[in-house]
Amino acid sequence: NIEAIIFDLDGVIVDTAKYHFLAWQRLARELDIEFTIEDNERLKGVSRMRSLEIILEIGNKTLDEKEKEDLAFKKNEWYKEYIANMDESEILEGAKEFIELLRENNIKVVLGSASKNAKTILEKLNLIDCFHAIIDGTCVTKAKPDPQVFLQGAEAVGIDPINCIVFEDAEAGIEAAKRAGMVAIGVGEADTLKDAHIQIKGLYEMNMERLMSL
Ligand code: B16
Ligand code: MG
Repeated sequence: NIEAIIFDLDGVIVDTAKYHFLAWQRLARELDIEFTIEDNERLKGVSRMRSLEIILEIGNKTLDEKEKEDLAFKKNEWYKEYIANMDESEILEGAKEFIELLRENNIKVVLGSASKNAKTILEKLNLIDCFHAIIDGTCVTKAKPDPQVFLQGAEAVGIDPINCIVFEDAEAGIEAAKRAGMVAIGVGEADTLKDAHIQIKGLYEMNMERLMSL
């Protein structure tokens, strides 16, 4: 029985990865670290602090906690500038239609994102009212691949994890969903999604028939 769908945000509903990249690259330049778009793949679904640590690893730099916090803060300020003008036109193809279809079919719609900016982004996309529950980076203590974010999402809408399906674009998120005992659908072209139960290119591929066949 499919009773709840849990969506990741970045890479599934909207492509914020490009803005994260701009902000991280700006920070990396300041630190004299070469950070490429390929490196950026490693940051998908990963928390802000862990992302910074990956960049520092790439540049062979070690900093203390306070310095790291200051840098993460700075990156986030830039990121917020970059997403300030986001609007509905940035919703990925088919996402809104699929969410509306789920609601018409009495299926709970839940967000399970690592981002602490998730609510701001959903507001800009005019999607915030479509969600029955929003679990984001401000709610969890353990980042993906820990299943916490998805388990909390299921609990928030009172649905058993085995009746939940997760849509994710990142390897860490697929692992988190599987560890939560949920069906994990990989969204996107990346071959890192091979561990997903099935893989689709985007939510535009989804309809009730396809969903019920899972
Ligand atoms: P913030 P998701 C993730 O979102 C991004 O994929 C990841 O690149 C980012 O570092 C993380 O959110 C934290 O975001 O800095 O806004 O708290 O894919 O889990 O929706
Ligand atoms: Mg993602």
